[in-house]
Amino acid sequence: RRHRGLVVFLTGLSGSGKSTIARGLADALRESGDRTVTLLDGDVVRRELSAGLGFTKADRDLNVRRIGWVAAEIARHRGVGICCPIAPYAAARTTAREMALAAGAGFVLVHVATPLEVCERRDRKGLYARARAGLLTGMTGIDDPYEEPADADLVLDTTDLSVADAVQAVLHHLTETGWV
Ligand code: GGZ
Repeated sequence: RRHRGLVVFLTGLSGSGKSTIARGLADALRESGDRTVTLLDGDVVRRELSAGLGFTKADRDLNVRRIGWVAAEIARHRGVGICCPIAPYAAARTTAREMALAAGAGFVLVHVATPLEVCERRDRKGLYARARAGLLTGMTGIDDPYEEPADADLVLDTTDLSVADAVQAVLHHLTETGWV
């Protein structure tokens, strides 16, 4: 397994801590491993790969499918692809898993299960406040669904977990399962 490609797919609400953990994980794997690590940063993906897409179910599914496909291609060539979209729909996450497996790679689904109330309290971009005020519709967790994963390989709640400890937890899981 240590010589095969790998997709690490973090899913969870806005503000759950996915991107921060993904960045820390990418840094850690770059330092310790010998595979190339590609982080599909959410903001960059939405600006470049998925420019023009919004937040309807169809657009989210297309966004997640594109991310899953790119990550699988990275993993096909023995790299590590790390992605961290909200990915609120189970079927789209399953498609991402299937594309990674079809590329001969591993797929690890990390559910960053920080509760909505904690994400909302953080509200770094003010999106939750805008959604509560009715100024933003279709906000995941408020008036748009998030289908809880039933197939997560690892579940993390960052309410009382530091970024460093969350990254350690993912690394520990990857070591235990033989991926790194
Ligand atoms: C959810 C939204 C929305 C709506 C804008 N719902 O915390 P952020 O700001 O930086 O991360 C969120 C990001 C979600 O994009 P994804 O590509 O990860 O979503 S999906 O997987 O569903 O395609 C948030 C911001 O975009 N944002 N409007 N209505 N998040």
